[in-house]
Amino acid sequence: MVRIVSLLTFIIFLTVPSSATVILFSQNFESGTIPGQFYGGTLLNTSGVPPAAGDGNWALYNNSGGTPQGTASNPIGLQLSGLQPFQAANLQFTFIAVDSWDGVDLSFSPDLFSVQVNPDVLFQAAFRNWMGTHYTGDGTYPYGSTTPANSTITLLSSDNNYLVSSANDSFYDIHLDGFHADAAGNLNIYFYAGGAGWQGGNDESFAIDNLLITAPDIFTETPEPGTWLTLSAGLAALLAHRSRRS
Ligand SMILES: [Ca+2]
Ligand SMILES: [Ca+2]
Ligand SMILES: [Ca+2]
Repeated sequence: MVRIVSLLTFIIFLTVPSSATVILFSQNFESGTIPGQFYGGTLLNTSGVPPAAGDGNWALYNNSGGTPQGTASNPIGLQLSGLQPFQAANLQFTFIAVDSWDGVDLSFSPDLFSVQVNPDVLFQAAFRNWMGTHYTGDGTYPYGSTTPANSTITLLSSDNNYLVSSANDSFYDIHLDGFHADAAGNLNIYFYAGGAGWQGGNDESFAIDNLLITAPDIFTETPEPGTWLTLSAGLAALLAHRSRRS
């Protein structure tokens, strides 16, 4: 009987739907206030942005820095604590490149956006609004055909002006996977812009929105072939054991 219960439990475990994703943190700033886990940003009114970009009325904004220091010393910070030691995590968020970012191929470039998790810079990519939208991974020379490791960049809107100065702004959905909290369960994430061409202020700035930090979900992550082999072998052994007993 114990074996049967074990087998049923195992089968139920295999059929649990993908809603098992655990949300560690989410924020869209629509309360019109900045939660205490953040520092280094101000609210930016995004009510004039078309709904398709998904920003609602507010995003978190950083217009600090200037040539050439960038905003690395004055980032937007997000500090989470109380997680499991080395808790694995994924991050999804809206990135808004505000005004005349110069990419890697114009005067006053490069302009780079970076995401640092604890001590490591895990994401760094060039964005351009001036004289046409280009971004890392869009496939055009010299922006390349690939995005930074463990990340995806999806363009949501470009070649229109909605925010701050009259230069165009562009909107992206960025996913960054495969990082983790430190041994004490702290997850410190820093968002900043920089590069030798960074001008800051009303010339170029950035905002973030719709942050979603989740624990990796084994039901939606693509398992290694070895994982399925192990699961299949375990199930086969269990079935064989049960058929011998009956
Ligand atoms: Ca928002
Ligand atoms: Ca603008
Ligand atoms: Ca620049």
